[in-house]
Amino acid sequence: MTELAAVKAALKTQAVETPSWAYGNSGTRFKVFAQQGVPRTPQEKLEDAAQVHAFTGVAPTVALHIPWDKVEDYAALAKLAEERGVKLGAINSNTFQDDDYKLGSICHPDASVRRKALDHLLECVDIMDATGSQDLKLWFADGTNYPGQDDLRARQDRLSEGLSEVYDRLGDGQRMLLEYKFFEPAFYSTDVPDWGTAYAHCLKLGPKAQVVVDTGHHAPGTNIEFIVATLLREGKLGGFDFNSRFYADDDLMVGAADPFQLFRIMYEVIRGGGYTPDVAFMLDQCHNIEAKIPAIIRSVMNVQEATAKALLVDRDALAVAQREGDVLEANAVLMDAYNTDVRPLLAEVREEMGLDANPIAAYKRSGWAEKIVAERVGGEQAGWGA
Ligand code: AOS
Ligand code: ZN
Ligand code: ZN
Repeated sequence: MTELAAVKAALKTQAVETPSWAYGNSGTRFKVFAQQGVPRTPQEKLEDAAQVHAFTGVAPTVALHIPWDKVEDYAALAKLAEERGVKLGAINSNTFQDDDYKLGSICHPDASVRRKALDHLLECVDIMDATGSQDLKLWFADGTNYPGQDDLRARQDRLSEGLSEVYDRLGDGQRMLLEYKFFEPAFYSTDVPDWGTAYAHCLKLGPKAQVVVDTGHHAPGTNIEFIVATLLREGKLGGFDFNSRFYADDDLMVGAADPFQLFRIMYEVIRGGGYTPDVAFMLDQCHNIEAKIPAIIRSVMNVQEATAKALLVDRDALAVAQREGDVLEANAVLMDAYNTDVRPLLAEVREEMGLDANPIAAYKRSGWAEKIVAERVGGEQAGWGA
């Protein structure tokens, strides 16, 4: 295989998971701008996700969020997904929207609230059994707002105890992906604030516990690719929640704010042997003012572009320059790959996959946007928190 053929082959195997919640209405705490044609049910979210996969060819799975995507029969939902051409992916838990969780969920000082949160997490594993999902994605809004509000160490003990119970419930082939976030909604202390804390818990739990890196969950200036390299070295990188941030947890389209950072991350993924199905490439985004399906298609394309550039890095030339201490040449090798216009290459890849070279234009021509506006009338539109 020529080098270019190998790059193309790698691009064809890419799998980016899209989040069910990105198809529904979302907004800021100031306003949710409702859009027409937005899904009213989890089933309709799957239909939209299937469109993204149909036009990109590399978005074969959809993450669910419980209870936002609550249905009576999860096995039937999985079957419907397959009929539409996609599969159900990670199950995202929700221990942040009940009044009971004001002081936290599995770190809460009251054992009865911890029990309630744990029962929800265990229910999520039951759902995984029914859907065939491999990953349970855990993000905890737990933390405190004021010094002295609670005992930081006791909260870690409760976290450890709760995670162990869920870990023990995982079946063969199931994993727990633990997400960290440096602040928000708690502002003084967060119980899983950084990769180190997540890593320490996952290490203690065992091989089925892995860290998930949400690109929007770091302080400005954090070198995320270093974290990626470190977690990969330790065999603890479970996946990504991709999105872009300018200020905080903005959840904008991945690759929009800082495509260079995305390239550097993808380079470390590839360099570290993480370009395998064991590292889940998920989107965690909200499209508040832009049309949702084309925004998700664009996001998938942005991940593909960063991946293509990272695959094009001349690693032999880079290794030589690094060994020789040739700072400028090493940097130039990396930048040459980053500055390559990979859009023609990706257009070829898509055509070879039997797809339109331009997924956004093809989606626009398909009439799907008009169809859902016409058909999805009545009922309540799904949305963030719905
Ligand atoms: C929250 O900030 C996290 O990014 C989670 O992944 C969350 O579950 C997701 O954003 C859905 O709200
Ligand atoms: Zn996330
Ligand atoms: Zn987030």
